[in-house]
Amino acid sequence: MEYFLTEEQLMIKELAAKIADEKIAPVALQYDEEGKFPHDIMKIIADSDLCGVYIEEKYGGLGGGILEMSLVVEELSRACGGISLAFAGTGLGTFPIILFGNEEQKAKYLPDIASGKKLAAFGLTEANAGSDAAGVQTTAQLDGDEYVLNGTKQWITNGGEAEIYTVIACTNRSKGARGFSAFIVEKDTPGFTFGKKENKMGIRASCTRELVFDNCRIPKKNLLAKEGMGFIVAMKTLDRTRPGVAAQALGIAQGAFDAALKYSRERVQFGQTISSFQAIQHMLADMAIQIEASRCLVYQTCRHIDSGAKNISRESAMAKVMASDTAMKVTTDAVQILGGYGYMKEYPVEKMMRDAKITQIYEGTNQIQRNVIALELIKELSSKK
Ligand code: COS
Repeated sequence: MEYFLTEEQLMIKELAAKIADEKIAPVALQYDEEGKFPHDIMKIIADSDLCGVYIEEKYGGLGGGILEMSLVVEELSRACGGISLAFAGTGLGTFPIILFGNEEQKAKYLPDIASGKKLAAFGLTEANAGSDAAGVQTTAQLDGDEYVLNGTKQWITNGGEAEIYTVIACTNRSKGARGFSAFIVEKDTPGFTFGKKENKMGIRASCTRELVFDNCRIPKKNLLAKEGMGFIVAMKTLDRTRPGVAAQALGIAQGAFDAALKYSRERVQFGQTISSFQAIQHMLADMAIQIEASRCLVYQTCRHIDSGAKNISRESAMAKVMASDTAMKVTTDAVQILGGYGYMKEYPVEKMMRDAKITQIYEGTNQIQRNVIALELIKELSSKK
């Protein structure tokens, strides 16, 4: 299938694919088992100049957008959906700066992210603020030239491993969603520590950890955009990074499909390879259809966002739902095709099934995505009346 990628996009995709096949696939199971954070793989990605594919050239990046970021995420995730998250989670932590940072903030933080010297993370979720993002309790109080942060963020991807954090906190509780603000917080700031490290079902090479703020003082100039803009910073960021989750799901699905197809040509039962049975052929065909449909929607959504389109929430949510539901279905079917072997840890598909599950949950559950899609559809119809 021709995906109408430019020569540069093809080069990026091929480079990421080479890293996935040669450096990630051989260690994916080991990293999963040990829950080891992939600093060494990130160094390889950085040395290949891929860390800044979505960052402007003037800050040391390659000047691409969401599509370039997603192509890298897709290929890395084909080999390991956990290892790829060190890269993808950094994208999530970086987009608030790309979208809302002033020149000084961009010049200070983006070059180190583009070179791969520093990782980033995004701190929105809390114990009582999951789907209800407006439930954030962490506070930021202005005191002279500093904001004082107090509260705990939960389930933060790259937590403890990243150096740069974009954090949403409440600056005026009486204003509801309009009372939040977004901040850049650097690791090693006094009063900023890391709490519980999660023991997860999948994406185990990724670190998921609490961020704890205890009278953590940060300079006033670390405020992103304006006070009161924090909820919008978070929503506009997620609109642009949900296709990245979709790309992660797409990569995981492709990896599982490749393994299932290969196995079906090798496994002999009743005197024939199982690929000669129609029951297996139809499963493989359905998996391939779902993957192709997801890829087309993901790439098209990325292009729509990169074109500068204003209304992107619906498309972004659709890509995330489609690709993550596909990943869950395809990885489950891949385990089924491998049968008893599929259920064993020696084969890669049981890990892929575990890794796929999170893509239906994080950066907004698929139930929240469907809410967003339905509300946008209704809004569009109302605006035509
Ligand atoms: N872009 C720009 N503005 C947006 C927006 C978007 N995508 N989504 C909402 N807003 C604005 C609204 O227009 C509204 O502005 P006004 O104050 O001017 O009316 C404001 O933000 C509040 O929006 P809304 O009333 O829709 O907020 P809700 O509290 O009802 O929450 C959902 C909306 C459910 C969509 C939001 O909470 C959400 O996305 N939840 C999932 C969070 C998530 O993804 N968590 C994962 C964490 S990161 S791994």
